[in-house]
Amino acid sequence: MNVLITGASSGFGEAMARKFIANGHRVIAAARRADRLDALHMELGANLLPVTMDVTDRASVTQALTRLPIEWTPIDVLVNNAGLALGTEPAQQCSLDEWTTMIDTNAKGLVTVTHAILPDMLARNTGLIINVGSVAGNTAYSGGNVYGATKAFVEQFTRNLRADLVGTGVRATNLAPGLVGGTEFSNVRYRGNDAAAAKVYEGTQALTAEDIAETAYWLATLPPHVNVIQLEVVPTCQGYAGWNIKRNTVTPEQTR
Ligand code: NDP
Ligand code: 8X3
Repeated sequence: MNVLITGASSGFGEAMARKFIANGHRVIAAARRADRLDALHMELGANLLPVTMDVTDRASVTQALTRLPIEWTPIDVLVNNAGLALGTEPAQQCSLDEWTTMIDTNAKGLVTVTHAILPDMLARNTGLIINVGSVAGNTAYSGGNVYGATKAFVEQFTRNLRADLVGTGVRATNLAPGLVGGTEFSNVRYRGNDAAAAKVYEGTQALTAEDIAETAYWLATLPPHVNVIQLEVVPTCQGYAGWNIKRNTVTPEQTR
């Protein structure tokens, strides 16, 4: 299989690249940091093609994908994994620039790459698109605001893809992990505050990037008549928190 993975310079994407290559497949590894991709290329060898691409930049995506060497096509599996969270503050304290970056990357970037790859999959009547969502896409939590909303977009976009693709051989899955440690996700979310990032995983046995890579590989090797639409994967130590009730609050009517 030829597998295109966005966000392959660290975390899940990097682990997925290792997993697919270890099993004899070829990986087009895309991200912005060329040095990280080159190091991965050095390590994993000729079955990895490093491709510098910023998913928020439509020209960068078009350029990267139209310049793919013919022997690296067709793409059998697209993993839309590039994404990020910025901040955990409540909405009223957030930066509009950070909100926009999350929307541009997690939602717009994902549809830009999908739009570029889908026609060829349909022409060949085969292919799998794995969109990396999150449990944050269907569970509200304080500080999740725009990040969670972008992942809700990923979930519903995947369901709507399934609605449009039914009757074709092209499959789509929303792979929605919960708490996963050992990646750069929280370091980015806490804007480089590594101590705050480490605290997220304190006292837990979080999932690892390898667990997610294992899941993605399983999805990609299911028989072609099987389409998992939605898959939530959490560590055993994670569950639902439920509604939040503040007692003795004062409503606007009471202050009038
Ligand atoms: P990492 O921060 O380790 O990896 C994120 C990857 O996305 C990096 O390779 C980064 O590469 C890439 N990326 C970010 N912005 C862009 C961009 N504009 N264009 C291209 N690539 C980009 O995080 P994870 O591996 O943990 O996260 C991967 C995905 O999984 C994300 O979508 C995240 O939201 C999701 N997720 C993570 C969870 C977790 O707990 N870790 C849980 C649930 C979902 P570069 O900077 O080189 O461009
Ligand atoms: C990351 C999961 O719950 O930390 O997508 O937002 S969470």
